[in-house]
Amino acid sequence: MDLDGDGHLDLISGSWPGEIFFFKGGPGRTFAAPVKLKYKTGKTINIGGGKRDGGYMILIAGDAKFEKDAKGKSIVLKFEKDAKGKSIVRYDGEDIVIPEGKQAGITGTASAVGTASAVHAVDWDGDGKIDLLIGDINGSVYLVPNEGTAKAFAFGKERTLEAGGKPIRVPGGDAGPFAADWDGDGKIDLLVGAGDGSVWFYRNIGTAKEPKLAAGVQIVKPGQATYGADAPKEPRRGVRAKVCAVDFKGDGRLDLLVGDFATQRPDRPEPTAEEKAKIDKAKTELDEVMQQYRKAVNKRSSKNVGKDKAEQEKDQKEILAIRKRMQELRKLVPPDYEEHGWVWHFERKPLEKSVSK
Ligand SMILES: [Ca+2]
Ligand SMILES: [Ca+2]
Ligand SMILES: [Ca+2]
Repeated sequence: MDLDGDGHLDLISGSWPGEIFFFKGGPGRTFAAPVKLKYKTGKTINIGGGKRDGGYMILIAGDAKFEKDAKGKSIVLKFEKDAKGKSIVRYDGEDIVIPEGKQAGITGTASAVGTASAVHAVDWDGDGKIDLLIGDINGSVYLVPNEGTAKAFAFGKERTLEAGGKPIRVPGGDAGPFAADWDGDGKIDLLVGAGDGSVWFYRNIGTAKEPKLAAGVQIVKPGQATYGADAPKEPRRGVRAKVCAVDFKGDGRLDLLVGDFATQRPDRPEPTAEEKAKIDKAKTELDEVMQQYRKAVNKRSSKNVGKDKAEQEKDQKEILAIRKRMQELRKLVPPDYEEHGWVWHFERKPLEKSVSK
């Protein structure tokens, strides 16, 4: 995809918490450092993100930071109950002043939610300019129209894509849109990967220039991610499907590539009785050491005031020693499962009478 029409392929990526990153391509398939894409108004594209007022708390879903004072300290600590005075969070070139009595949170620092954007850059309305299709964590899909030129993109206000007369909401959220002429009728269609691992096809029943989508049809079933000892031994389709339709085999038919997030039990022999006893012993000690660690960290953070430097260093040393022991023990306890991201190839069959299976 050449978003800026300079003859070099570019890269684009969604993100957690939500901004869209553009990697400008150069000669020889090199790419510049990413920049956040903006609307033509100058605001950063982060649909559903940015500032949210949650009553007692202001949440910033985005690449924000707490402003520091002259001494380099955050003006107010996040989530402190007795936070006095105003704090300031800087987001997208703007200082967001958190009023007295309210707390502030930034995605990634606590339970604040981001928008988990997934993006596909494609000319959705056939006007020769590449638009953005953006999926979010709620399972919605948005069109961000390119209102600039083929060589100078300028993105207008997004609108929610509908299918069958209703806003798209894929099961399990985490929409990952991809547009291609899936049924080969000359009009672009929409495919969306879903949080539950399924993939949905939305047929364009409008025109190439004014797409209108029929209700979704599931073309790939949901996957599964099992966290724990019952994770599968063999690779198994996971969740959070991200799709790409491409003629992977070069036979003239569009195939489907589906990325996911999955778990797998490491391939190793069952432990002997002796090995199992060792593992169990290490697990028990690990539980104890983890408790010690929590205590030591609490002690350091709650009683730092009034301590002299030597005491603080002693605390720090203690924590480091516990952490080292934790690492040693973790090596003795084999993990129940590993996290994977597979890519699955769904080969398109010659007969295209039915798209669902
Ligand atoms: Ca380019
Ligand atoms: Ca367009
Ligand atoms: Ca089509």
